[in-house]
Amino acid sequence: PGDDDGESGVVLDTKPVTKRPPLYKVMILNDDYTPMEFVVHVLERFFGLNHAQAFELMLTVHKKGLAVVGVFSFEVAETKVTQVMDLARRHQHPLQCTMEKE
Ligand code: TYC
Repeated sequence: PGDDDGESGVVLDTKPVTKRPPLYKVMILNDDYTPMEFVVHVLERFFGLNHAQAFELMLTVHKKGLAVVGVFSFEVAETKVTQVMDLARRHQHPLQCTMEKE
């Protein structure tokens, strides 16, 4: 098995180089001031969670300090972070959202 080079009859194996793009974890951080309902709203609006899922994840962040709320390509992760940070700033909440390479 392998790929004949056509001239010499030498058979070389070629490794297919399919490189998956890196993925990025998007995280939200707990703070003492952002209202719980606002965080739930953010998780529903930008991360496609239903109300029960959003509430549960918000409570995890509240108790543990932070949680991964989704894993995305660089561009999508960057967009999510920007959307969350913009909405939080517009409402004057200190909510922080960051991304990190997986
Ligand atoms: N700790 C906040 C409060 O008690 C709620 C909260 C949860 C804030 C998650 C941010 O990412 C967060 N109002």
